[in-house]
Amino acid sequence: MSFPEGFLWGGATAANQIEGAWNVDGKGWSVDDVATYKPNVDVRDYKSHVTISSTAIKQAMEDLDDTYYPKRRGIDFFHHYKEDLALLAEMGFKVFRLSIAWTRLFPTGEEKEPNPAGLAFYDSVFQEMKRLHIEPLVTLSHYEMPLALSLNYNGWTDRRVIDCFLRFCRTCFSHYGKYVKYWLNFNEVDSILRHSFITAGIIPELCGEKGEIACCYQALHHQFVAAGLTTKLCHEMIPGSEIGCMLTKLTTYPRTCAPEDVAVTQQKNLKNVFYSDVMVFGEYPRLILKNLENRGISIEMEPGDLKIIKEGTVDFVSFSYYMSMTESADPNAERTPGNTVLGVRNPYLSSSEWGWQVDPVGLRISLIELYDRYKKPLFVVENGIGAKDVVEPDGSIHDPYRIDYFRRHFQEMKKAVEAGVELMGYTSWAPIDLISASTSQMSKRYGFIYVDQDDLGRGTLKRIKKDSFYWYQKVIRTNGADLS
Ligand code: BGP
Repeated sequence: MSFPEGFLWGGATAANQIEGAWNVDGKGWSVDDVATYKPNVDVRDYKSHVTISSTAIKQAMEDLDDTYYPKRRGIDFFHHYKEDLALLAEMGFKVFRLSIAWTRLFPTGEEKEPNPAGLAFYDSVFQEMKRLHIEPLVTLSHYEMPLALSLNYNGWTDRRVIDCFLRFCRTCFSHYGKYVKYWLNFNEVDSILRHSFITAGIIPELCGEKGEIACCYQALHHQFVAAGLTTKLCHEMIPGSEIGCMLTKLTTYPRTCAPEDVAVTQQKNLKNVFYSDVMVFGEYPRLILKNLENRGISIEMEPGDLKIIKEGTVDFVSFSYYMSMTESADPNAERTPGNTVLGVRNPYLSSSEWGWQVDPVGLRISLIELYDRYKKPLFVVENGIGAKDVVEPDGSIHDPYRIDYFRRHFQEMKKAVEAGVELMGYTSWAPIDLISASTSQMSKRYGFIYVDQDDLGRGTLKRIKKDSFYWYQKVIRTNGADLS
């Protein structure tokens, strides 16, 4: 059985992880340009990888070298985009997910007019995709907000950032609406509590007595309002456009059938989907509002906010899915790392070299759960395995582990579609090796295409097709029928 006719097979990236050219053509500082590669910090200590301080920001702004700031160089997609898009077209891509770096268009986020050079870059990229018949899927906010908004306003905690973001969106819709039908608002909108700086520009020291958690919920509320306004703007400016929310689907099972384990797991899963609940149902779940009240966390809302959220719900639900984990009431349960989370280890699952537990059935479970909850079309916009690939002496790269990961996940995706889930498409993370979001590593490779560059930026940037390149090409050619 193949996937539905017109199923959008492709791959996903983010500007800050591929473009490089961090200070070229007038682009301003983004929060990623101060993210450092910390070679001596354990990958499981994701908190140390993602936390920030005013000192670290000051240090980074005084050091224009990119050796320990890999997101400044990405994989130089900025200069290689024609070659890279040609490789994606060779695989037969129907869709390519990319983000527009806010600071390429508005260097500080507060300019009234966009930067023409920045506009021109994305126009060239979209024209090339049009020529190659690859549909863009554009993320408006993928951890790339202007550093100036973080320093001047403590990021999204300040309501004025809503207007800055709307100006950025209006510019994107007016300039690129002729190329782009599918949009996503905030990448992993739920990640604000896991890494508030790259997600919302929050610097803990600027949170004062209110504290970081309360600042996160205030910032999140502003993002919900912005999302509501963005949906309306997108539909008004681009007839026929569709905009989705994007959730980190952190599917969690009870460690045992002990009711206490089931109860803590239920709480964890409800907290995970709270974010998409607001963007799909257009209101805060009562259980969440009560939970915030019980914790003494208040959100300042202006009259009209809830009406904006209610009227600006999304057209589809997209999500990332890499791994699953379990949860337990036992505080001493052994924990294992996942996508910027620590879950209790599942003894029935194997783990990637980065400790993420590989669970293809979990993708089927996630698809059915989300479709049943929202009754909206779904889009898997991130799924893949980070691994240390090896270039053989003859230049070939054998990655049977990656083919196996995708084959098993596609088999489960197929079962969900056969069960009735409306699935618009699938973009793997990532079609080409790029900089890791959490650790800024290059060595954590996801691509069907290898990029010759190491963690410190040494290498020729040569692109090399892995075995999985040809496998995915066949999957797309047969619309998922041939996974052999
Ligand atoms: C998600 C991000 C992506 C991507 C992915 C893989 O959270 O949306 O940008 O990076 O994680 O994680 P990592 O790059 O940390 O391995």
